Amino acid sequence: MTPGIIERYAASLPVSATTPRITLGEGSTPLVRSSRIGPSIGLHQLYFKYEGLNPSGSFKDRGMALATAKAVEAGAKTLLCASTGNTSASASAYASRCGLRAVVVVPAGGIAAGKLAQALAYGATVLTVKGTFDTALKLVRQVADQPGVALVNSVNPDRIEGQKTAAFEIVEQLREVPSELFIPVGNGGNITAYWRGFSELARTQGSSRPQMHGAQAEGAAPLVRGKPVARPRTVATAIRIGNPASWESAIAARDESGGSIEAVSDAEIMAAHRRLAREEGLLVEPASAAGVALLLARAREGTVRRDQPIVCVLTGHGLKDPEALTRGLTIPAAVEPTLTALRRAIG
Ligand code: AN7
Repeated sequence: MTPGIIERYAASLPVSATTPRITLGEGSTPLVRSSRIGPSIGLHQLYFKYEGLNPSGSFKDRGMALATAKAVEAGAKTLLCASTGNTSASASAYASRCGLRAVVVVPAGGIAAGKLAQALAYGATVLTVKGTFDTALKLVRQVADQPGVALVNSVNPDRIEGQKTAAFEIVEQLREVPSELFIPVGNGGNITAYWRGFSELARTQGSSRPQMHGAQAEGAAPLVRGKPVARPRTVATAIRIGNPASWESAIAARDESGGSIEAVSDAEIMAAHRRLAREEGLLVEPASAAGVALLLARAREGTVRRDQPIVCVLTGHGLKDPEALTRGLTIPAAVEPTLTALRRAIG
C-alpha cells in the first residue's frame, strides 16, 4: 500500500497517534527531468514536480488529506470551500472517502469542465455564484462558523502544513535543495507551503533554501501590482484570483528567499502549456504552465542560474481543462475506412 502524506511525514505534521491516517494515495509524485525544454535554453538540470498525478489531479490533495483528517478528528460532518476548481475537486474526493458532505462554492462559468465534473461525480453539493473566486471565498468564510463545518480553503492552516510535504519530497528525490523553484501563484497558499517546507528542512538539517519564483497571470496579478484586482482575467482559471488570502506569507516567501513574483501573459502561459505537451509529454492545465512561462522569460533575460538544479512545480493535470488542450487545434475529419484513404491521410 502506498503511504499517504500523513503516514510518511507524521513527525513533521500537526498530528497525534489518534489522528486518522486518511489517504487516497496523495503525494509521492514524480520529479521528472526535462528532456527538451531545459536543454533548449541551456539548462541541463531542470526538473518538473508533476503534481497533476495526485489522486484528484492536483497538489491540493496533500493539504486536503491533512485538513480532512483533522476535520474528522474534530467531529466535523461537512467540508466547505470556495474554489477556482481544484480545491473543490479535492475536497469532494476526500469528503466522499470519509462519508462527509462536501459543499463547494465556485464562480459561475469560471471553472474548467473537468473540475466541475469531478465535484459532481464525487457527490458534492455544488453551488455556483455570480462573481469571482474572491467573492465566493468571502461568502463561505462568513458561513464557516456553523457547528460541524470545516472550512478547507488554504486559510485552514492544515492545508498549508499538508502541502509543505512536496518540498520534502523534492529534496529527497533530488538529494539536494534546488537553487530555484518556479511555481504558479493564485491565493498564495502553495508558495507559502513550499517555503515553510524548505525552511523547516533548513532548520533541522542545516540545508540551503531555494529562491522562490512565483508566477501570476498578467490580468490577475495583485501581488505583482501591490494591490487587489477587482476583475481578474486570465485563461488560467485556477489562478483567476484578485485578492489572495495568503498575501503576506506569499510576499514573505519571495523576500526571504531573494526570489520574485512576476506576471506572465496568457500568450506566454499557453505557449508554455503547449511546449510541455509537445516537447516533454507532460499534460498540465494552463495555470500549471505559468511557472514554466516565468522560467522561460527569465532565461531569455539571462537571470537563471544555468549550472544549478531548478524545479518547476506542475500543479494540476491537463485533462482537467480539455478545452485548453485543444484550443487552436482542429479535430480531424473522419477518413473513409479504406487503405488508400488511410495512406493518403497519413501522408
Ligand atoms: C492548478 O482550487 O485556488 O497560490 O480554489 O488549482 O495556493 O492558490 C487553486 C489554485 C496553482 C494556485 N495551480 O495555488 C482553488 C485554487 C493550480 C491551482 C494554483 C491553483 P495557490
